Amino acid sequence: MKMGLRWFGEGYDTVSLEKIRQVPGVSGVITTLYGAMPGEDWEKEKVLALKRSAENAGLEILGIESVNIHDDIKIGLPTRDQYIENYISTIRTLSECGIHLICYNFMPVFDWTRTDLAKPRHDGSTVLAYDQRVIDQMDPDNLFASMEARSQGHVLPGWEPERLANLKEPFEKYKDVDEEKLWANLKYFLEAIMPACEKYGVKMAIHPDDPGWSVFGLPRIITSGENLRRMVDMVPSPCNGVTLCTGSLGTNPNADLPGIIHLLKGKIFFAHVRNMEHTAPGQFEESAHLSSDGSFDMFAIVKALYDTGFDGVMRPDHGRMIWGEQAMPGYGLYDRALGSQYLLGLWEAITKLSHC
Ligand SMILES: [Mn+2]
Repeated sequence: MKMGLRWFGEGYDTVSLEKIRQVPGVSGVITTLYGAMPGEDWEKEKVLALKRSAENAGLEILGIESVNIHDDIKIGLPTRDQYIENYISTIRTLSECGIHLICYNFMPVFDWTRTDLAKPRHDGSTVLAYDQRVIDQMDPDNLFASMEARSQGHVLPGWEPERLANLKEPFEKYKDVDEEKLWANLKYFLEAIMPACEKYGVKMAIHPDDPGWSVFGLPRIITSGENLRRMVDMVPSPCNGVTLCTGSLGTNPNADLPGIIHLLKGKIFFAHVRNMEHTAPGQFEESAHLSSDGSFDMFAIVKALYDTGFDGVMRPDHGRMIWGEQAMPGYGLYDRALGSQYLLGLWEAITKLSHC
């Protein structure tokens, strides 16, 4: 297992690589070409520059989060083949740069969704939160405007203004795409790219939808352990796997997270491990990573990963904003550093006890 921290790149992230380097046990970053639009064929020079900046700071690039999928692929338009070709070219480029893990998602239009980016917690920290009642009273344009207004000038990952400036058009394009069509389009995409992934040794790790249900009537399919299992079985390949994101799968209060980890044994290439608190039906807020601060049993989650032989990349996920830090919502340094130490502590204890 390798522990990393997500990093958004020079000029985008308030957290420097030098600071990440000082978090014990963190050997690398998960990053992306921030500013690259979905569908773009990534330039090798830009990837090499990204790699050099990480390596100059004594860190490895452990994976890319994300190489986003163009909506035409999700919708299944004839133009998808060109975007798939670009994607395959990017896979080859990343492999040539020594990067062998890609996290991506298959959510239509919107990426992760929250209704509050700075909700106060009992301890004075602030966190990302979701309230279905707020979504139900909102039209999608307002959601984008409110996410942008509350992002304190940061471009939130997956919420690029260029792409979301005119939401009416993408909604119109998805009007004939139901869940089964989206499944078929995902299968088409995976069948097209897997030979290249195998050839170049690049693992694809799909990220679950967040939250794990339909938002604004758009279809969502990567919403549960069963559906993740369907996804990996649909296109069998050693390179077709998942990002186990406890916070996203755990938006369903009934999700059995250790059970899902066992169900996906051998197929988890990347793990986002964090805690959250369910406060009421349809409402949740993020919390500190510690089990006692939220609704999840973090020991049981890390133990399930250990017991199933997980040997991929792990990162703490969204953190609280603490100690007056000003940073991208969910991605400050302090609470994610605390989270990484807690996860490494659990991992060390579980490893040593299993050898007693
Ligand atoms: Mn995640």
